[in-house]
Formats: sequence, structure tokens, C-alpha cells
Amino acid sequence: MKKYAALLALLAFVSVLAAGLGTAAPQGTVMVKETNFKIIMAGTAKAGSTTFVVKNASNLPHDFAIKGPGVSKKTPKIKPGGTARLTVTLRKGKYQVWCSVSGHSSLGMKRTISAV
Ligand SMILES: [Cu+2]
Repeated sequence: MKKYAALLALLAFVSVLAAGLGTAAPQGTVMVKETNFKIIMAGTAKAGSTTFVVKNASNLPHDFAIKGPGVSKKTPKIKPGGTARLTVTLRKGKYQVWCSVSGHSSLGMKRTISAV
């Protein structure tokens, strides 16, 4: 009986976690958080169709641009607290990601990621 209660508690906890994330991130999804002035994300992504889910966690507008093998795309400007999605097809190799709002990349909003 005690085990059952523990299991129920665990299930409830997992449900809360899942709700907190909206839906569970499907394969090929990369979460990105933008602040003043950093792009926080994993340094590698899987080659193939990939959706970047970009959350602007700052008080300034930002966007998210990506350029590399076969890809040159960016989101519209994302307002503070907003989220944008950008779907691209990554090939194996290196990609530059940055914020194209004037001056932001030189303040630190740029990095290189690898598709593997
Ligand atoms: Cu920016």
C-alpha cells in the first residue's frame, strides 16, 4: 500500500513536470533561451529536421539566426517573454547561431553549434 502511494506521488510529480514543459519535447527539438546578452542552448544537435524553440527570457527584443551547411534562416523579432520556433534541416557540420538585432552579437549573442 505504501509503495502504491509512493508510485502515485511519483506519477503526479512527473505529470507536473510534463505540464510545466507544455508537451514533452519531440525528437529533433532544441530548446534555446536568450538573455541580455547570451544564447543558452546545447552545443550539439542531431542532423536532420530540427526545430529550435527560442524563448526570449529578457526585457529586450531578440531574434535567433542560424547559418551553416544548407541553412540560412532566422526568426522574426521575439518580444520579451515571447517564444518563436524555427525549423531547419541540419546537415552534419558546424553552424553559427546569433541574434541579428544590431549590436547584440558583439555583446555575446553568438556561438557555434555542431550538428552530429
Ligand atoms: Cu538580441
